[in-house]
Amino acid sequence: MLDRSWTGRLNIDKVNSHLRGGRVENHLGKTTSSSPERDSNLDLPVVGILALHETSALANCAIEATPPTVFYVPEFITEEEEKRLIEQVTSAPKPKWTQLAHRRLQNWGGIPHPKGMIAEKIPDWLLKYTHRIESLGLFEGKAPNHVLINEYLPGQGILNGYNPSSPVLQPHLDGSLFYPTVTTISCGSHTVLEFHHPPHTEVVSAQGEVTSDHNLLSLLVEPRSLLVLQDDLYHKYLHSIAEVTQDTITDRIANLESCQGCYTIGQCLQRQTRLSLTIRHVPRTSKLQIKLGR
Ligand SMILES: O=C(O)CCC(=O)C(=O)O
Ligand SMILES: [Mn+2]
Repeated sequence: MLDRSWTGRLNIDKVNSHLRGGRVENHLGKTTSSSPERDSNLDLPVVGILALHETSALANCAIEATPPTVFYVPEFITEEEEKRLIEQVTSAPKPKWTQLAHRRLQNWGGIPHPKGMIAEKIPDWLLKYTHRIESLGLFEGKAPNHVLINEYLPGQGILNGYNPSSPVLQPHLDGSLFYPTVTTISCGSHTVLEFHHPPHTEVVSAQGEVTSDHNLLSLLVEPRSLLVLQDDLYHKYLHSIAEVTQDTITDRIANLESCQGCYTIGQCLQRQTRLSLTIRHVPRTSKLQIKLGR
């Protein structure tokens, strides 16, 4: 059973009392429409509680039953936007894909490197989403400048993360190449992201016994959702996605009550092909372009 004693860093009652109105209550009642109304001035979708130009509205999406910090926003993009994103990603030229042993990926904005990233222009079809994320103010006023797109077929997952060449296959941290906030938009399928205590730490169960179970919690990540991870869930607890074709809903899923769908414990969800757009800020960048062939 998940330890529900954690409280999120943000107290939603205090932070967002000014936003509590019809929309807020609707989201918590999970009656969000899949074709959201639009903000007429900014062409930003108003999804559930989250008027996307209102940075502090994100606090309403804090998942409190986890260590700090998780925000989960169902229906962050519309079905039409999801469809167009899938079309753009899957029609990218072949050299744009990096094929790994168990999945393939695309880097946009450059290739993060310990010595710095040579910045490349992010195409308009992705800028729409980096701008939308930027408006949430998650990177201390800096703009997201990198998008990693992972494609997972059913049965594929992720252990080693950004360092696929690491010899040890194990859950990973996203590391110091990035500003320590990760934002992920999902398209095409749900997945379950699992978090683990660091290896070689002593984990004590709710009954006070040392246990070998290093699994901390899971998050159900629905298509079209936005997931934001910071603080201990960025720096301390490792994450992974199991290589399975279906996921079972369990009481370890910490954000179940915030999900758009209605799920029951024991229910099996069949995975489809999933694209994740991991949108981050890479602090060490250079605008220098390498001139090839000279
Ligand atoms: O696909 C995801 O949601 C997670 C991807 C990930 O952990 C990574 O690329 O480091
Ligand atoms: Mn990762």
